[in-house]
Amino acid sequence: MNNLIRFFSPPMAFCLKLLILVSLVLPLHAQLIPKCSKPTVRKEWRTLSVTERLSYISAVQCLLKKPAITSKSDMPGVTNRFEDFLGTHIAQMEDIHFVGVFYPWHRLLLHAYEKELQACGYNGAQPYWDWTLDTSSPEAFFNSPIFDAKTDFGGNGDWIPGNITHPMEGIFVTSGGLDIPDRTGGALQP
Ligand SMILES: [Cu+2]
Repeated sequence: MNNLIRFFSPPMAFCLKLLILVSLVLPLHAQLIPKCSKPTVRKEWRTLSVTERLSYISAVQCLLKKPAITSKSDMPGVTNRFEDFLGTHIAQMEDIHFVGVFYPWHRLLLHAYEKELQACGYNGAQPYWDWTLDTSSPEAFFNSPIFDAKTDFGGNGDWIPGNITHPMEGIFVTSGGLDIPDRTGGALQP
């Protein structure tokens, strides 16, 4: 190899040696890292069984009832364990978005959140909503199983005056966007 490298200038030869060294060490390092035998699998909400969905919702309600661990002097608005996560995210917004640590930071937050859900009896991973499955029409969106009031995230919440079809005097409503019909309350309400 030295015979080959001597054809390069000293800085180039140094870079080449470094490159060869790194290419030798990296695969070795990858082999030394233990493989994850039971990786967390996050599933689309509607692929969970009804029992799993209810268990998830119950765990979130459990977090809503647990006391916060965030200091009141840091975040006075945080009132429970669920809001610890919201507050943490809000407080660090400026530093964790549009930066290199975006993915690692959010992975860590989600991992910590999953651990808290599991401490409240939920055995799975944080599910996600593939909302593209519900966008073929406004009806498909409103009828998405994710809005089921008994087994999912509820309807459209309590009555809020002043939407487009039910304007309330004195409350300004902008036109456009979705006019959410009815407000049937949600399963996530404490
Ligand atoms: Cu974020």
